[in-house]
Amino acid sequence: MSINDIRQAVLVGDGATAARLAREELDAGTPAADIMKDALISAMDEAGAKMATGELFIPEVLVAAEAMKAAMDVVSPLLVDQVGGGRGTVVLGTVEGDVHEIGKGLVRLMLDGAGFTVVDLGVDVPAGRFIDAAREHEADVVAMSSLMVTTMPKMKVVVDALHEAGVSAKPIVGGAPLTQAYADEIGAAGYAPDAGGAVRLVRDLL
Ligand code: B12
Repeated sequence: MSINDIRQAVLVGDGATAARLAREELDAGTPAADIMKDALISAMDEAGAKMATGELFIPEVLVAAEAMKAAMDVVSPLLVDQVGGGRGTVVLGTVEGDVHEIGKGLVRLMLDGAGFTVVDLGVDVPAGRFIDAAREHEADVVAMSSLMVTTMPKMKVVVDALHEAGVSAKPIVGGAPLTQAYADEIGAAGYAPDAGGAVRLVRDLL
């Protein structure tokens, strides 16, 4: 049993084994954050690399993503215990044209666990829905996720639309291709590279 076995189970899409091994690894004393980073996120990185070279196809990556979620269900309750408390409302979603949901799900989980109210709009969310939800829920923060260079520009559409609508919620951005420089360029209030960073960022902004 090792971190690498969990990674392999995720990669071959065996969620039951990934979840069982993750439980065993936790019981053996490995921190939840290490399992998340070194086994689960690392497996998705490898799946992405194999997807790019044509070694893995979409259905296989989808099955791997489902296996990751099964293992995440075991690991995540312990992850959220490792962060402190917070208050405020965050509207969260993956931007229009983008259906990647795992990273967004982790951000939701960590914000939830830290005590924030999270309104999760799901994936492929058009700008108008972010604005409407921010208004309706009197959100403090609008958090957007994007995993593709082709959908990142949709974040600027939301930032501009918030501004034009006079909605005061602060827009923050994240997702694998995002950078602080891009966040600055589009006028976002912040960027964080991971879900733990998202919690710290929201806390700092409130
Ligand atoms: C799983 C996956 C899929 C699955 C998604 C399943 C699902 N239910 O989510 C499926 C198979 C559906 C898929 C489809 C596609 N995908 Co895909 N996919 C991936 C893969 C392998 C993993 C993504 C993932 O879940 N990572 C794990 C999570 C935990 O990481 P994360 O999302 O980055 O999130 C973390 C941080 O970024 C941050 N974060 C995330 N969001 C936010 C938000 C805020 C506010 C903050 C502060 C932080 C934050 O916190 C998270 C936790 O630490 C990546 C490769 C990769 N390494 O990223 C490719 C990848 C993103 N996909 C890619 C592509 C091209 C596609 C497709 C276009 C393929 C195709 N030809 O059809 C389609 C697009 C579909 C669409 N319209 O969106 C490319 C994107 C290239 C680019 N940079 O533009 C990648 C990089 C693969 C590659 N190397 O080519 N994909």
